[in-house]
Amino acid sequence: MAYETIIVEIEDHVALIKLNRPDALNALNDQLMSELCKALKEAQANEKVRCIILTGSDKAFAAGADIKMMSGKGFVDVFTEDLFGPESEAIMGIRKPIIGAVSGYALGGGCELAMMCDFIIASDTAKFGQPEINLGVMAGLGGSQRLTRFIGKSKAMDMNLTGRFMDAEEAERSGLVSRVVPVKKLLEEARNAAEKIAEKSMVTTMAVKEAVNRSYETTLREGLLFERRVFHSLFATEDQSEGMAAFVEKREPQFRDK
Ligand code: CO8
Repeated sequence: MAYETIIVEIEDHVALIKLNRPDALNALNDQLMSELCKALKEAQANEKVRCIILTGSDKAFAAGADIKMMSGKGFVDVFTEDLFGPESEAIMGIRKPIIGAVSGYALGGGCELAMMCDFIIASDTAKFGQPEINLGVMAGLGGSQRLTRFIGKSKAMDMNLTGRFMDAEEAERSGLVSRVVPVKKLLEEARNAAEKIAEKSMVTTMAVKEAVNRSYETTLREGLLFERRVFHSLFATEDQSEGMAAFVEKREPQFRDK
């Protein structure tokens, strides 16, 4: 399908989705969010795709929700249309792993979109921020919730209240991103990680994603029980037999997603 605000490239088992509104630093408008959701659902349905990379440009992953689109709206508009609500739910419904490859600005909704990915690989030029307070509003897609769980209350408050930006080094130190690489290596690093994931059993990969995400939704005791039961259930798969047999026989496993 032809898109106008994103570019989708599928190579081997990896779908690369690139946000592409360069004139607006990839600001998230209705069209971009709708196209992004369609592309993610297509990647989910495409049996060839085993991992997704979401990225932007060198200058901006995304500089936030589109302020020009929002500036004329009132409460009744954003409330009744549930601005970006269905899209964020749809992104959370994607069961294949999504790696956020972030370079440049990841601000407001851009930072929040990056946090919807399963993990973030950042370039050394990445800048994260929740500057909505400067516009007389606040985070609306996870900046006061996910960010607080990811980096703790003090830093989340600091970022949301002052609107200051966090560089890549601080973001890694704080646990917001998993790795930082030179900007020229960003996509290569993300692709290597995606290809590593693509080698695994898709059944196991989806179970891991579900279990880690569950840790944000429940108590430790419930989460541990959920994890243990999912672990047990993987013993119903052929890939568990194959993975363990391959280890014992000192060979590479041949997973079949069964
Ligand atoms: N929305 C719309 N257009 C934008 C945005 C944006 N968020 N960010 C940048 N642009 C546009 C600029 O208007 C400019 O366009 P033009 O050339 O037509 O004037 C173009 O992109 C380039 O931007 P700049 O000239 O400003 O570039 P600089 O390099 O000077 O500055 C910055 C880069 C620092 C990133 C600056 O553009 C900036 O501060 N942008 C806004 C950042 C921001 O405030 N983001 C938060 C937006 S609000 C939000 O994200 C809410 C999310 C929650 C939604 C919840 C729904 C439930």
